[in-house]
This record gives sequence, C-alpha cells and structure tokens, in this order.
Amino acid sequence: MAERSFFDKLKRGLFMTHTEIIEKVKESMTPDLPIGKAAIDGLEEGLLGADIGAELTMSLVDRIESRVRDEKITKMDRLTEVLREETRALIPRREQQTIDVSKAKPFVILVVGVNGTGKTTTIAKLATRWKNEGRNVILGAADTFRAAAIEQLQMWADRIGVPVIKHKAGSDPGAVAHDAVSAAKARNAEIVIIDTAGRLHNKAHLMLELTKVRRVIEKELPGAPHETLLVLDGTTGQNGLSQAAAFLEAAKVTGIVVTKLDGTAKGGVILSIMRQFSIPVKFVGVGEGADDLIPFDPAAYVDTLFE
Ligand SMILES: Nc1nc2c(ncn2[C@@H]2O[C@H](COP(=O)(O)OP(=O)(O)OP(=O)(O)O)[C@@H](O)[C@H]2O)c(=O)[nH]1
Ligand SMILES: [Mg+2]
Repeated sequence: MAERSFFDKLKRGLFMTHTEIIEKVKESMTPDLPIGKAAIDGLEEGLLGADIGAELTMSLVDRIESRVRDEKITKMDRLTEVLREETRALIPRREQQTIDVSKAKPFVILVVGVNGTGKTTTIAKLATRWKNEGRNVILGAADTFRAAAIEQLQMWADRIGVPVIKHKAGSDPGAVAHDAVSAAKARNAEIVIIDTAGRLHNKAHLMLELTKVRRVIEKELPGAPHETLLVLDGTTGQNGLSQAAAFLEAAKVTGIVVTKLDGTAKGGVILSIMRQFSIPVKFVGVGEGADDLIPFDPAAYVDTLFE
C-alpha cells in the first residue's frame, strides 16, 4: 500500500519529464509527416528542458537523427520507441543497489551534500524506513555549523521516536560523529545516521571537515562508515551536479540520493547522473514527508521514462 503510493508519486514526477519531452516534439511536427529539422529541434529542446544535460542530449539527438534518416521514420509512435531504445543504449545498465544494513553492527551511514539539498530530511526518511522495520536507529547531529540544524534533526527524531546524539552549536563535528558511533556500540543499536553541514566558511574547509569526520568514524569503528550518501537536489539540474565531484573524492561517496523529484519536469537529471557517475543512485526523494523516499531501480526508471 505504502510502496504503491511511493510509486505513484515517482510516476507523477516521471510523467512530467516524459510529457515535457514528447509535447515539445509533437508541437514541432505534424503527425505522420516526415520528421524534419523542426521535430528534431523540438526533441532537443525537450531533452534539455527535462535536464538530461547537453552531452547526453547531443548524443541522443545524433543517434535519433541518423535513425530517422536511415529507417525513414515518419510516425510519432516510432520516434518515441527509438528515443527509448537509444536512451537505454546510452545509459549504463545497472542493477538496483540497496543498502544492506545488516552487513555490520552498528551500520554507520554518513550523509553529505551542499546546503539545502535535503540531507536532514533524507536522514529522517531513512530513519523512518528502518524504524518501521523494527530496527534501532541513532542519529548524529554533526552539522554543528548552525544551531537550527541541530534543532531540525532533533524535531524529526522526536517525531520518529529515535535518539539523537548532539553537542552545542559550533562544536567539533568529529566529536559528535565519534559520540554517535560510540553510543550506538554501547546501546547495541543497529544503525547510526550522521548529518553533516552543507556549508562552512568555504568549500576547502568543508571538504577538510568531512575528511576529518570520516577519519574519526573509522577510528571509532574500523570499516565504518559503511555507506556515505551524497544528497543531490534534483531541481538544481546540471549546475547541482557540478558540485558533486568534490564530494565524491573528499567524502568517498558510495551512494547518491536525488531529492525533490516530486512535481518537477526535470527528472531527466537522473539519466545524466547515471551516465556521469559510476556511483549508484540508491534512493530518490519525492516529497517533504517522512515516507517520501523510494529505493531507486535504474532499469525500471529508464523503462517508464518514455513509456
Ligand atoms: N518537495 C520536496 N522537498 C524536499 C525534499 N527533500 C527535502 N526537501 C525540502 O528541502 C528543504 C531543505 O531540506 P533539508 O533537509 O533541510 O536540507 P539540508 O541539506 O539538510 O540543508 P542544510 O542543513 O541547510 O545543509 C526543506 O524545506 C525540505 O522540506 C523532497 O524530496 N521533495
Ligand atoms: Mg540539514
């Protein structure tokens, strides 16, 4: 029931992407007439509008243009099929990757990303998910940069019914991470999820801080963090992606979460993430509520995109 409503939400977001592209193409062509330059331009505009990115758009348009010519494609339905086939061909095939929290105890997850992307909300959603499975979850408020960040995490924790390890605003994030992991060990908790700042005095400082937090966690629990999630805001599109590279390296990211895919026509950004990064998208956020997180299935995503 709940999984179904997740799926409905994702589909709504995807539907907008799909509609956006197809409508643009339709607008610029008369059905069943030869597909000419205007239709191809419309396709290009639609793909860019859905935030598929310039590189992927150009590759797709090139391949579709030559198939239209070689196969003498004249019908819209056929064009949509070709679009799906070529998209599948350009996106690396990947299996769905879930987070197996039973692999370690406690299983430590570090959550990183630029400010405002949805880190704290994603942590609340993950905590809700695992709490509902009957697991013991502890949160670590290692975004000590702003007092409001600690309060926000505390508010979610109270609502979900999970403990938070926190220090005063301005204190050392590494110390909070350390205490969260050590509390999880002492209390026999299964999962620790650690929030981090998205902004410090400058970017170099932020990356250095994340490296330190990682080191502290590793020292307190060898092998941890078991998962480092990079949270990306789906609505910031291509600009948002350019920030990702720094995090991938400094924080040793193992999984990506793309948020705010509800009600946006820019769901195509996931295609570009799948093409650019070898790190898997593990979840997508489709709303501000605690249940609005869906495990990501790459094959199903590409299939529904141009259905
Ligand atoms: N519509 C929608 N809004 C979201 C989603 N995820 C997060 N948000 C909203 O985005 C805003 C920022 O989310 P936060 O979780 O505070 O982001 P953050 O990365 O922790 O931000 P900082 O702590 O400032 O770095 C909030 O208003 C959230 O409700 C989502 O999937 N969909
Ligand atoms: Mg936050």
